[in-house]
Amino acid sequence: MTGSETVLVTLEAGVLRLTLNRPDKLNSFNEEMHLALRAGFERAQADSAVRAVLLTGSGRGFCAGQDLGDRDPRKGGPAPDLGHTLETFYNPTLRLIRNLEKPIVCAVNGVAAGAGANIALACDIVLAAKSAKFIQAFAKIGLVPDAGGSWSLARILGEPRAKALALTAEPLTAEKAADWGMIWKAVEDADLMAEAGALAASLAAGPTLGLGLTKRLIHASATQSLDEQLDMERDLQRIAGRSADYAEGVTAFLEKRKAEFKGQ
Ligand code: T3D
Repeated sequence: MTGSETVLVTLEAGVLRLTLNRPDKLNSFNEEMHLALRAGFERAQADSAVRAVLLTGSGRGFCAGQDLGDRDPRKGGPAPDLGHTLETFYNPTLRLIRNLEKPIVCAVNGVAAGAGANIALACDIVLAAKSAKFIQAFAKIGLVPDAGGSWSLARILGEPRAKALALTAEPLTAEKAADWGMIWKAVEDADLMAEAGALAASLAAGPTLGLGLTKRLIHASATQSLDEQLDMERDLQRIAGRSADYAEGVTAFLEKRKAEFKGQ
């Protein structure tokens, strides 16, 4: 458990479930929630008992980005240094999410706005309730996309759609997000947590080392040539091929039984 109620943390059957928990503020980020979420992903990285992460939100929203109550200009004083808050709070968590070599499932249970939308997009497999919406809310308040959104949106959607979403802040439905390939799938609201939980559990029972190396390869493809990628596949396959899970996977296939991976 973290010491904060702003992110609920449970570990069951290898799945670390992180639930953003400020429902009356649509799970928007205050400093406490930033630190608690970061602590959750640090634990995911350090704890070998964690073999997959499931990120979701409590209440009717997933996450509405930064808590704007903490940015109220009417309180006076100098303008906040938002570059400092990104560097201190959002960016370390985004880097942890991106670099975690274990699968991260995100169950977007309701509206995902601003940094909340982009944190969801940083996860590996995103399922969303059909009632959920993704909003690049930054344009509504004079900010630029952050939490990796300017990078992930352009990569996932291409410039035309990325620009339209970011410049208009128009809400994108979960179904359209799935049609556009921005998320894995939109599911009935009532089925979301069961489906996301089952997916996370199945990934947690998988060959964790190989899954982590697979993530590394796919991430590297964004900046590498085919030649470099082929070399990297060779190197990482060498590592995967020496793992206990590979031996178990092949043995299980030959013995016509289900593999029992240990994550090593
Ligand atoms: O500052 C930095 O560190 C830089 C980093 C910035 C990252 C960012 O994320 S900037 C973008 C910040 N987020 C937004 O601009 C979104 C603001 N919220 C909304 O536009 C809407 O709430 C939604 C479209 C997300 C949902 O609309 P709706 O109609 O479903 O709900 P609502 O009535 O607006 O919100 C429900 C409650 O949550 C409400 O509180 P109340 O009136 O019932 O007491 C509302 O004030 C609160 N809430 C929603 N979003 C935020 C929030 N409170 C504080 N901060 C929020 N971001």
